[in-house]
Amino acid sequence: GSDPVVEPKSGVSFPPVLGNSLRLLGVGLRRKSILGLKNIDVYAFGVYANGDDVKKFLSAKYGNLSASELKDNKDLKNDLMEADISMTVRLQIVYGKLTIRSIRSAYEESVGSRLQKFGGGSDNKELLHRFTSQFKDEYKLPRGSLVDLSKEPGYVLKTIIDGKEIGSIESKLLCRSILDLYIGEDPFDKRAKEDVDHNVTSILVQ
Ligand code: DAO
Ligand code: DAO
Repeated sequence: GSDPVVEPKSGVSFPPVLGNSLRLLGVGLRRKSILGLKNIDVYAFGVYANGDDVKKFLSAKYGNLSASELKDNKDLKNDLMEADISMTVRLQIVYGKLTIRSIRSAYEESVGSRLQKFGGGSDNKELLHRFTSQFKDEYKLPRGSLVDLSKEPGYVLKTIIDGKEIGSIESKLLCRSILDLYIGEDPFDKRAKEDVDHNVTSILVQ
C-alpha cells in the first residue's frame, strides 16, 4: 500500500517506501530497562529491503518452495541477513534524553555481543571502535531524530542522521551483527521480525 505504517506501541509512523526501491517489511520498538527497574521506549524502527535484491539473491535457492515451507526456514533467515541485499533499518528516536555516552554504551553491549557471536575474533574491538568513533560528542539525537543504518552493495554500512551521512564502514560482519539485532534469533521486537519473515516470504512466492 502507499499509506504510512504505524508502530502501535509508540505511535511512530514509517513511510512504506524509502528512496524509490526500499520497501518496508516490518516495524518495531526498541526498549531498554534501566537498572532493572523500568523500561524506557528508546526508538521505533522500520526494516526496509530492496525487493528486487531479495528475489535476485534468494530466488534460486528458495523460489520454488511453498509459503509454508519458507515460514520456519532457518537457512532463509540467515541468508537474508548474509546476502548482499540492500537493506535499511530506520530508527526514529522516542526517548527525549539520549546522550552520546548512553548510545555508545548501549551499542557496545548490543552490537558487541553480536560481533562476538558471529566473529569471535580479535578485530571485534577495532570494529566496535570504528563504528562508535563516528558518534561525535556534538551530535544530538532529540526526540523525532531519524537515524538510517543503511547496508549498501558490497557490505557497506552507512550511518545517516536526519538525511546527513556521518560515516560508512565496509564490513560484512558489522552488517550481519546490526541486522541480527532487528531480525535475528533474539530480536528487540518479535513482532517486527515476524512481519519481516512474512513479507520476505510473500516476495519470494509471488
Ligand atoms: O538515561 O541512562 C539513561 C537511559 C538511556 C538509555 C539509552 C539507550 C540507548 C540505546 C541506543 C540508541 C541508539 C540510537
Ligand atoms: O539499539 O542497541 C541498539 C543499537 C543501536 C545501533 C545504532 C546506533 C546508531 C547511532 C547513531 C549515533 C549518532 C550519534
